[in-house]
Amino acid sequence: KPVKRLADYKAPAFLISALDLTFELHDTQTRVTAVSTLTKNGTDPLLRLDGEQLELVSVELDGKAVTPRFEEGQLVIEVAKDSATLKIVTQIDPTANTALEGLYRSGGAFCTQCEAEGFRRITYFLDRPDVLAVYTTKVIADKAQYPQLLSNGNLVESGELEGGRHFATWHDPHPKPCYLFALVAGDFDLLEDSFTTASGRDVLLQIFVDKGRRVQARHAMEALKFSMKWDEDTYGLEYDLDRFMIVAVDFFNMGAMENKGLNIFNAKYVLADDDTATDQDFDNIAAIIAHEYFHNWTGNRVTCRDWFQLSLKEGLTVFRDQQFSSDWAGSSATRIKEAQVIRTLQFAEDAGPMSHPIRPLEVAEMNNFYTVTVYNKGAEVIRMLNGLLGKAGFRAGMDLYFKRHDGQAVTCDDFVDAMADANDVDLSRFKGWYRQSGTPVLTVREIWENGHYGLKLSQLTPPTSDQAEKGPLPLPFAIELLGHGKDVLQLQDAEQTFALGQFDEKPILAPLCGFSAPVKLVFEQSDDELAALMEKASDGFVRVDAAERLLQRLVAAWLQGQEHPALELWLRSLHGIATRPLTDAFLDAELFKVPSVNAMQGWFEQIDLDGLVAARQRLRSQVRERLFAVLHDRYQMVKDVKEKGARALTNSLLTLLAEPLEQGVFDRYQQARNMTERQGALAAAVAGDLANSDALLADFAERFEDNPQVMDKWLMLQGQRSGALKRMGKVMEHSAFNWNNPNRTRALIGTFIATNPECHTEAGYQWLSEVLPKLDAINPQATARMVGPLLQWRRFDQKRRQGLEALLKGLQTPHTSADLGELLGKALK
Ligand code: HT7
Ligand code: ZN
Repeated sequence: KPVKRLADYKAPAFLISALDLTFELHDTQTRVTAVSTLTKNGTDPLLRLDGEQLELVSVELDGKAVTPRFEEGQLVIEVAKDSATLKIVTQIDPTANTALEGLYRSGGAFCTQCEAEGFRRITYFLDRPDVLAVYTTKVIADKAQYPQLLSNGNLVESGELEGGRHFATWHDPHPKPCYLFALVAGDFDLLEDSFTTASGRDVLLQIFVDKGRRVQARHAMEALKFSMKWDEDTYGLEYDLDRFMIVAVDFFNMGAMENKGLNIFNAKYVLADDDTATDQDFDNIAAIIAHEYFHNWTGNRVTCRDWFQLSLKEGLTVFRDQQFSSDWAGSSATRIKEAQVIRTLQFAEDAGPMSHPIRPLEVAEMNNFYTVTVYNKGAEVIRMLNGLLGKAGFRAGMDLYFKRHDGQAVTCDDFVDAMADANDVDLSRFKGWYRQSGTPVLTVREIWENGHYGLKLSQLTPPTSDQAEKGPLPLPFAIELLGHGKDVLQLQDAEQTFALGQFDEKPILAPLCGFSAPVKLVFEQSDDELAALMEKASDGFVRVDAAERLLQRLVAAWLQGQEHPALELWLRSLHGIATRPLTDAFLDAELFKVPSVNAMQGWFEQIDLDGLVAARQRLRSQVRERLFAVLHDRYQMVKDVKEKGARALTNSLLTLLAEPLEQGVFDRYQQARNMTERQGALAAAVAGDLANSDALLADFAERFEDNPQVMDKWLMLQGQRSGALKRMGKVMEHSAFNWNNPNRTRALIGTFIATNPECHTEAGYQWLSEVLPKLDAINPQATARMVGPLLQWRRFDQKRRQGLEALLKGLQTPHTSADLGELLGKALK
């Protein structure tokens, strides 16, 4: 696919004010009639329409048949007049569509996924987000097989047709880009409720789910109502249609999609009850329901001018869903987990061949840019703005943004300008966060002279694969001086000194409170101070980070064959935490986790995988041997408490103590009162590679064989467990696995690649060289999303480097998809 550049943006040559669509749905031969009302947007008479995998049936311009020509994959039509009506008929095969882009079948239903560029697989169109049209959609299908026919907006007509068929016509009055178009036809169970907006509009809320699973949509419905109210209370944003629909489907490439008035969700982010979903699943569902609902304003009412601006809607909406989550069920672990995503996944992305700014400059396959950088780093950038402007200032900026741009397709600069103008501040330097990729390294030096304490902060962003030159960025450095209070230092330049006052003793600095900026910290704090922070800092992130910094020193020494005093300090702090009265179970649950090998990889530029795996085992066994008694006491204290934090802490402790508590793990699994307990015990058995893990996994599969979402948990554990590779053949033959369903392949193969050190063996690479081409032929987008960890091949030891290079080169064939091809090209450059 040719690379597109942000710098080459041109306004469209035509605008389409209205689009009338008719879908005659048939499993393998669906006919789509698209009637566009066109006007010229300049002088160019050539209309160039995007289209992929379409069979063209006919084209008529103002009622006259035309024979179009094809140029570079686009359909080119000469339009002489300033405005015209264009009718295009295409035919598509939804059943053969395993890529799950455009119109496809999920189980027994039809559904669509048009973001980013899927609409061009439905009809020839100006498939770009700055072409906004009013849609009217008529859906025709067999009534017995597809009793529910849905599309965006309001239902205007429905009725019977001959041959057992029926139709429904939907009209969406809000102009929208085609990526927000949706259609669903199926036979679902329906959960209904209603919501009255602040200005008195009664909104019908509908959640469509697979037959027999209606009660499992109740949590999603509660989350939806809470989200609607939250957006009114927090941002003054009301819903704008009479109906809000959510459909849960099992075949879906991502989490969910914010199509106007008709959100389509991956079923795993809708369906939940205590027996089948963990506390974490419940929280994820609420966050994603909120996220998609919030897109109605940040993304739909105000949309992106072009796909380079994706973070305009995604970074902002992730920030909004994070705010929501901390209000809905927030705990001290919420922010810690957000920071972990940045520090493990985003920092790795920025350190590898896919490094890009939150507003990328060049893109070949847009699907590859739905990244942790655009989404999660994008949210961190908005969070910094929120902190800089304060709650009221940020709200004023949001109000101005909607006032100026409602109904428009705009840029990230437009957003920042609204923030700047509403607050009368200059944010031109802040815009650097949109332009620059890479992770700033923030070096902290303490100044302690004659009772005066201060800090010298300096920042440097190392070059990345996409960008050699970097500059300093404005960043907030939130601190606590233990026992003396908190402050936020605004670092503007490459280096700055801050005087923090006079003290009797040198204070202990808690740096980067709340992970105030997405940076790497270099700070030679003493081991004793780190241990003190781990036990006493008031900020949860700082406490977990202090533990990690101690462990980083320890593991670095172990990798060199040396010992380090950090071990004793870490164990002593854990002992202190385990014996003190319990005040925050969520936080302790994080402190009692040994960092994953993936997290440890982020501590070092070169990855000594065997060394890290051994170090992690050694840490686990040190904790077991030295702290068993106190941890077991704490385990006994919390294991029967019916409360979310207690369950999180129990699971962490059980994972740490799995080996000596083998029978306890088994009993906990058998006696589990809910999925959080059952999965926690099963995961502990797998993490400890206990002899009973086979029996427990077999029991789990038997209990939940009818629930695909739960069986994904089983597939994930199969992907993670030691000895996974030799069992792969058998697991793939299990009825729970399905090559065509990305939830299944991601759970098993994606987890194996992302977490299992067995992936990085000769046999692992050999297996992937067979599996990945097969997956790529079925679903390029899902495959491309799995290979991220392999792209880091240059960071591994020589043997693995050779193995990975050969694997990646072998995947580059004439059949490789554009999605995977772009990643391989960058990784091997
Ligand atoms: N905006 C949605 C993105 C999305 C997507 C993108 C590419 C391919 C498939 C997709 N499914 C959903 C999801 C969101 O961020 O809300
Ligand atoms: Zn989103």
